[in-house]
Amino acid sequence: MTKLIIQIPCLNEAETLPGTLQDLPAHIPGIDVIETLVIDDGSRDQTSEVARAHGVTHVLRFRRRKGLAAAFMAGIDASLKHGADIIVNTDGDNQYAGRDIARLIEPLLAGRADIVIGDRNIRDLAHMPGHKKLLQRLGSWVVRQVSNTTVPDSTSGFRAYTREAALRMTIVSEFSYTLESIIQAGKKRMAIAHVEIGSNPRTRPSRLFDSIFNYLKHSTATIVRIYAMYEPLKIFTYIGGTLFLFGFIVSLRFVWDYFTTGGFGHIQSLIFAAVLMIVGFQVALIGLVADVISGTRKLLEDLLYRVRAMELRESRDAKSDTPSELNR
Ligand SMILES: Nc1nc2c(ncn2[C@@H]2O[C@H](COP(=O)(O)OP(=O)(O)O)[C@@H](O)[C@H]2O)c(=O)[nH]1
Ligand SMILES: [Mg+2]
Repeated sequence: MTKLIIQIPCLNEAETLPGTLQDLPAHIPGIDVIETLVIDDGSRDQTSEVARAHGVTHVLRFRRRKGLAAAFMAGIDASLKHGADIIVNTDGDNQYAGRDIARLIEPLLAGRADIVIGDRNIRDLAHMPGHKKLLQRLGSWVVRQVSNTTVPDSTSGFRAYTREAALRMTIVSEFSYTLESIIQAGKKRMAIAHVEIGSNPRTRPSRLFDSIFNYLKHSTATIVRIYAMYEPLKIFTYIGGTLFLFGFIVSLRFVWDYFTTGGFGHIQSLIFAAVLMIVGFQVALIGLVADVISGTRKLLEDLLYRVRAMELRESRDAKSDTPSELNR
């Protein structure tokens, strides 16, 4: 039996949630059971009530707002506990075409991928402003470079995960999970596929993209942080090496002067070169320390994966009737 759980992280989506739910498919070839899960991130409107009234299978509510990344991970956790074989994430603003879920999960059912990301084809999106398109495409390009993947639309919230891929995911960002999960999946060498999907006309302005400055700040911080987490030695060696090399070149000039004219009056450049070389060396050493720490992180991630898998196996064996209403 194959179970699909469609999870929808929501912050004040009472108005658009019914439309989103209506668009979800009732049957998909190759899937036996379809369930829905709404994660209500401490909404101040009637999101949870609306979800229940519209027959959502599981409602998870935070008493106060924890942010999209936390809501996403709580959803993944809950979906796994409810026995999902495939987890699809979509937005509560009915942005993505629910009917495309069948196409989205096809690579998973065929065993071709661990993760599938819905590609909005941003270039041809009629209802997105030009500057936002440009930023999104630039961002996606950077993410492709650092993650070694070919994901065309990295901020898309329309995604599908196999149970195994969901079990392996650990998100540490608070703002959003989208970029981090792609870089992580790339570094873990998971098979990531993408399919073109349709999107509906906008129902409201984006909550995540409030201003260019904030968006850039969050995205850059996430990319640098997560990349440094997975490739610390590379990043720090580049930075340290550049500083050291620059210092070394300056020091050559001093050595040259020392042997030709005695080096008088070049103390500044000597100090400058020495400082650069010392700093460069220290930065490279930090990289070494970070690399050791990142090794520990890999062990911890593996441990977490095994513990989660064990927990889930136990709770399945215990077969207590799982409450579909959880409060955190
Ligand atoms: N849990 C939670 N969900 C959020 C938050 N902000 C946005 N969302 C949800 O995340 C999804 C995507 O948000 P949206 O504003 O459409 O962003 P965009 O599609 O990336 O422009 C929607 O389902 C929102 O309800 C938040 O702070 N917490
Ligand atoms: Mg949206």
